[in-house]
Amino acid sequence: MSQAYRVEQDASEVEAENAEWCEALNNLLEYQGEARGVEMLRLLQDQLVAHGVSLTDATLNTPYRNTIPLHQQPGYPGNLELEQRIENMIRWNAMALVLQANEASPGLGGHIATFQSAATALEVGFNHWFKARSSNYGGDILIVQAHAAPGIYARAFLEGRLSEQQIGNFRRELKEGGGLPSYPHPRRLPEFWQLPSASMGLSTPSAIYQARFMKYLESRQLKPSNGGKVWCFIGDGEADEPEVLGTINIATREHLDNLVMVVNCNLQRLDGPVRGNGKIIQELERSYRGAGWNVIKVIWGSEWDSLLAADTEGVLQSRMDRAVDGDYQFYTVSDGKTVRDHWIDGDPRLERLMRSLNDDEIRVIRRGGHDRKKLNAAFERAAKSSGRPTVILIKTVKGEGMGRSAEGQNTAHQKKSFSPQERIEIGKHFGIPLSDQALAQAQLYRPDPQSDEMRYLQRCREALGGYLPARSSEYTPIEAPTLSLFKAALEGSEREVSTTSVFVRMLSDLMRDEAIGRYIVPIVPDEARTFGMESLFKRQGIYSSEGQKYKPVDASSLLPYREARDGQILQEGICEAGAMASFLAAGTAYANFGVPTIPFYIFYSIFGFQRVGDMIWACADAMAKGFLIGGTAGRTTLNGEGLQHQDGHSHLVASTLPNVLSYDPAFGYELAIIVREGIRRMYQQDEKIFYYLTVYNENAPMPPMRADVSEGVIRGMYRYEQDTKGSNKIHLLGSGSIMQQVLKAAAWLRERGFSVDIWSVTSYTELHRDASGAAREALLNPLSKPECYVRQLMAHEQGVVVAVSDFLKVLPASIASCFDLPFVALGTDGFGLSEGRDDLRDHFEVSARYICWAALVQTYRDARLNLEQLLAYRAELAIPEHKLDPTTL
Ligand SMILES: Cc1ncc(C[n+]2csc(CCOP(=O)(O)OP(=O)(O)O)c2C)c(N)n1
Ligand SMILES: [Mg+2]
Repeated sequence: MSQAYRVEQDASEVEAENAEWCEALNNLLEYQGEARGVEMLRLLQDQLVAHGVSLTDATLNTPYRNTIPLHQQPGYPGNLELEQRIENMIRWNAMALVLQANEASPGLGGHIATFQSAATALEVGFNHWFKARSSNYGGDILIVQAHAAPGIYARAFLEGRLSEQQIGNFRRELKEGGGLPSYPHPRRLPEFWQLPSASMGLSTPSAIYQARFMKYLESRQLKPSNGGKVWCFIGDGEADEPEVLGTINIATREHLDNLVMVVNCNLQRLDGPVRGNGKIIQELERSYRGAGWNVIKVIWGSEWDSLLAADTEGVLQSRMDRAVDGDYQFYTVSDGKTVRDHWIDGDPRLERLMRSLNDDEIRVIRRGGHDRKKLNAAFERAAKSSGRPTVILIKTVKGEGMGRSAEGQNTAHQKKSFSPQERIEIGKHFGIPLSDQALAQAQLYRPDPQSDEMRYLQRCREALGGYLPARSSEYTPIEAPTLSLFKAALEGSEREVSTTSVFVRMLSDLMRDEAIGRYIVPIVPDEARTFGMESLFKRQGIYSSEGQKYKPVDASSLLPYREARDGQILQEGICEAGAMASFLAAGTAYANFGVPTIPFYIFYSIFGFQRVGDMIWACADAMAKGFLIGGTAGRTTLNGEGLQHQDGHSHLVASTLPNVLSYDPAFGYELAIIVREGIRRMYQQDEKIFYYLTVYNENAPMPPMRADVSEGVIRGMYRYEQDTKGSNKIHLLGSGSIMQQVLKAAAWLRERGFSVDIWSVTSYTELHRDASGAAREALLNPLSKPECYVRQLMAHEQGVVVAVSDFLKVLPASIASCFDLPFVALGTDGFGLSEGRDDLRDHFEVSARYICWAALVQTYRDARLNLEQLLAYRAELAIPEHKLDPTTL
């Protein structure tokens, strides 16, 4: 049918018909408004779909031009000329500080080109949009591209927030007087950076979940409803990271109109073009629009306005749509004549249209991301958005202003050497009033505080409530609850229960507590039922910005699935990266909003440090606080689930984070002591640490707490049982679920006349840290003899030692040097596999049998058993001579 239609019409008839349809739509818009226009378009679209026509591209992409047409562009709220001068100074200083750093210490690194492309957008934001926290405003969070950090420092230098000495020590953090970290690292510059962004891709979920957490805090009345936005700048190359497009859906689901993402589309990444053969802006538009975002494209600078107005036939637009990013990058590096010829592409109509510009004018024609009027229009629309998040896709030039050797070149990203002549040219281009010699030396330039520029810059920030980025860590500390809050955990139970269920009970006790309850933020990635947490659904509710619009299927049951606007639980669905971003938001709310929320994020332990380790690293950088709870922990305790579920290594990864305290408790009261101490240290003492605790699904009787164990539990080890009978001392050290095997082994050995002391190790990692701290002291001060904690505990002990956990051998082995006694470490090295729990523990040689056997072999080697006795025990324990090595499977 459509073919017949084409054949019957010539080009002029098509044009006339197009004009008629357009006129009809224009009339509708003019007389009946936008909504009616949209309605009509939707109607026509539905008609097409009803005919079976596919519409994917047509509906998700708009033409390659600015979303905001000229007639909707607001007047500019500031002084364009002054702002340009300020921006130029900042651009110059940003470049100068990188050049100076590398001259003083070659190879130090640093980036220039990223900021030069993002500078105008950031400056429009700094002058007019980014608002600091004040008594009546919640405060914005600003996340910038990490590689633009020199520009942010350069602005803070003009603002007087950073000294010349600090700027001079860019990337020299150990220098006297302090230096500046390479990238946004709150830990390294705590009064300044709000969130880290150096690991590409993670800032998007950080921003999204921050924005959502702001709404959560308001819904739960922990923060006044006084606004605050998250502005997050990322690169177009960065958008390839799965965390970026993988998390944008939640922003629309949660109606995050307090979130503005800006993607700096300079069409280049580190190695070269982002999408040479396509158009990154169009691609991102489709993705974001498909996810329901407001998409604002800022592609063309004002110089194009008149050309586009003259483009009545759409030839210019069609050329813009046709050219690929590789072409646009080519235009950046080419002269006006070459650009003209390539652009016109033999089309006489285009040739006519472009005649209004000479070659020089063509050459300096700007991309929208360098035009403050276009950028401001986009920011204004984003700021006004209601009910949806906004993404602004700005088209820029990488290394803009850096001269021919860098601008748009594939090598721009790492460019940081310029000849004296180039420096002088760049300085003059920026209008920096320094001598040629000073420019050639890349000296910093800061005008008099009373100059027009400086007064303007300060006035703008004053009007916006203060400087940004800025991080505060002022909040009212929380008094840790008394231990008796966890009465049930302290009393223990003869009935067999798991440490997971003890934990869930504790969480519930915490949430019911008058003083602390409202600050608790439980986070689950669709695993609440696995951990027996469904009882919390009803009482505390699951947070949902929309409440619950449906009747849950289990409404009449005892424990219905209850969503509520003021729900306390964050149910993240199957998205560990998102759940970690929530942990980051909740764990840093003490700084970002002055609200000391305490997140408890519980997850399958293998899907934590291994899966989202980089996000956890970012939490450490951001000085987040809270508790990560690795559930279903251990290589053999979650026995049926097999290879990809069985975690024998998360404690090792956790130990690589210097501010993470990890514990592997065996008993409920240990958990209670650790959680209480954690709250005390983090929220009462304000220590910048967080906790990783493993809990298990194996049921066991839980002993009551003894009065004298607290210190040992916290430091990492205490004597759980001392044996005063028997001979031939054996010390068994165990942690987590494997403690049950230790208890069994002790009973077996005691029946055979051995004297067995049992030590509960709550944290091999903390013991190792303490030992390594003492060893370091001893190295620095050879005359002193600092004794580590384990040595103090074992000072008068005899016998042999077996240390075991449900993790790799290297975990218990990490404290071997603390013992002067024969020591053996057992562990679960190798891939997990599905089996019965007992068989699996035999397979990894961590069962009670193997613990006994290891103790006996050590005793034999210590010459306190003879061979005959040893072999008799071997037969009794049925230990084979040859056995498959679990690490070879
Ligand atoms: C996870 C991660 N991978 C790789 C890098 C190294 N890296 C830093 S910047 C960069 C290119 C960034 O390109 P783009 O996002 O387009 O930013 P632009 O500098 O072009 O504005 C790369 C690959 C990193 N920092 N993080
Ligand atoms: Mg880029």
